[in-house]
Amino acid sequence: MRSKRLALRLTAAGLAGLVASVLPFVQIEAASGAGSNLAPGHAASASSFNQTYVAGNINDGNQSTYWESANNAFPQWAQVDLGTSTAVNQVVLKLPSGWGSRQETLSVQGSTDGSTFSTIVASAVYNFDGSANTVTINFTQTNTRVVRINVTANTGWPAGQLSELEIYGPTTTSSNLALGKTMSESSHNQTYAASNANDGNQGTYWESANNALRAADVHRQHRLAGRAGLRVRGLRPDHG
Ligand SMILES: [Ca+2]
Ligand SMILES: [Ca+2]
Repeated sequence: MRSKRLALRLTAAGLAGLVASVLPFVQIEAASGAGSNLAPGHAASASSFNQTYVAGNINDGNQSTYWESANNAFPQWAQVDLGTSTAVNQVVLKLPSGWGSRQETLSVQGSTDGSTFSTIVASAVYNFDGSANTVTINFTQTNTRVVRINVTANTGWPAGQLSELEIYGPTTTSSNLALGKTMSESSHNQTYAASNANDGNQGTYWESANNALRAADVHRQHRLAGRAGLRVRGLRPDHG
């Protein structure tokens, strides 16, 4: 048992060292999940506004501030101009979280020149639930410079209302730059050559010559692995 654990630790430490040595050449994959909201900082405008409820309120990052169009005059729209054609695939619409529930009928439109618009998502009724008051609309990735929300009805107030128009694009995917490149190693055990570490197959692995790591190296490699956020099977967290 002890020897098995030792072998595991040595292998893990060796692997960590190898990974640490190739880290400078590998683009670390970003955590998955939504990217950042593209809307803030860009020009917002609207077909009209009521009182102080201007278009700039839709991309100020504050759910409590909102745009409201001139009352009793549909359709109305509000938009954000991203400045350049951008890949987008989601918008998140918000109303102030304290407001009662309502439904707005709206479509998502796009433009690459700011003057000619096409429909990205056809008109539909969306429910703001009176709690989070947040509506997420996903759609096929499209390139657009302007994202416009065109409102034709609102059950809560006779105007277009929107406190945030958040715009998201596809999460940038990164590729493993190590794949297929020439690997080298200090040594390997049996058939466990370094090339196993960049073959894209998790089932094949590199293992260095056994019992050839110095204690100081083990410690250093634990530290490197910890710093790189690596989780290596059999590698104990470094508390040193
Ligand atoms: Ca706002
Ligand atoms: Ca492999």
